[in-house]
Amino acid sequence: MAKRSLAEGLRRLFGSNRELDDDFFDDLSDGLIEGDLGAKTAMELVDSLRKRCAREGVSDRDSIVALLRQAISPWVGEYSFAPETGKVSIALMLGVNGVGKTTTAAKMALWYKDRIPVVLAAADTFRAAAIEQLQTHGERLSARVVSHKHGADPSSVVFDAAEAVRAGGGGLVIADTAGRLHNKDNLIRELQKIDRIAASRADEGCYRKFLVLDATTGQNGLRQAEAFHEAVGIDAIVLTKYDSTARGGIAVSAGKELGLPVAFVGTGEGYGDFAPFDKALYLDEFLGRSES
Ligand SMILES: Nc1nc2c(ncn2[C@@H]2O[C@H](COP(=O)(O)OP(=O)(O)O)[C@@H](O)[C@H]2O)c(=O)[nH]1
Ligand SMILES: [Mg+2]
Repeated sequence: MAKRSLAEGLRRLFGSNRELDDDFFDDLSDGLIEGDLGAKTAMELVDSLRKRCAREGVSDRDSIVALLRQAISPWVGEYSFAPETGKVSIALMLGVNGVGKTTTAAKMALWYKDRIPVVLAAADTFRAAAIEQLQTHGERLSARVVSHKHGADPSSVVFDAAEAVRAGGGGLVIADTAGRLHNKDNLIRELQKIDRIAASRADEGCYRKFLVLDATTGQNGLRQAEAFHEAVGIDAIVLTKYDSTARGGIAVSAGKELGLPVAFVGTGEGYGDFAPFDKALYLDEFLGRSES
């Protein structure tokens, strides 16, 4: 399937020297919705853009894209996490099944392990395969993995991983978790227990909760973010599968609706397909670069 990005849509929209009439703004609104901005946000944006264009006599593509960028920009945040040497830090990876939590935990381990000792915690004890998956990543990356038996209490895995890091003089625990939402109440209770343990075992100010969101799931991601944010409080998002979609407006929606910034972006299945979120680059790709 061909990628249809908002940037391309905007380019097409301005390609035919169109008048800035109602049709134009309707098409612009459709483009923003297709880019995963959500219908309400898209309509609000287009509404204020329409007024500004009329008021300021703006009609060229670059100026309109610049106004859009100006409007969206405050909602998009970068987030960086630099664990301190000699301290016990914990990064908890949260999210529903299949979004890429385990893969992201491994990618993060590779990202951080040259900076600080890393221990992976196999706290998705719900599926035996998840423990094995993390162990395999650990072997390939030469990263230590703390795991318990299938079905064990995930918070005790996090506890033990934190103790292992402390015994080694500090470092970062990256904890994978289970994401089965079909048993939502149990999952949330379980996550809240992991959260309590992690908060008590990490050094002061050294605990972060990352929500992993699949960029291809669109506005569904916003509902996931709401659920996890309400249950345990999220610090930042990791946007995965960004290679498989040209949309990615979820980074804007989650920022606008929940104030959540983005820490990293996953762009493939390889360990190296991972980078800190770059807001300027993201906005360039999302809206298209100025052409003048
Ligand atoms: N294309 C692509 N695939 C990814 C990315 N991140 C994860 N995946 C794939 O998504 C699938 C589910 O990942 P997994 O880590 O097992 O998800 P989990 O259930 O949340 O732990 C796997 O096939 C991964 O290889 C990414 O950034 N891009
Ligand atoms: Mg997993």
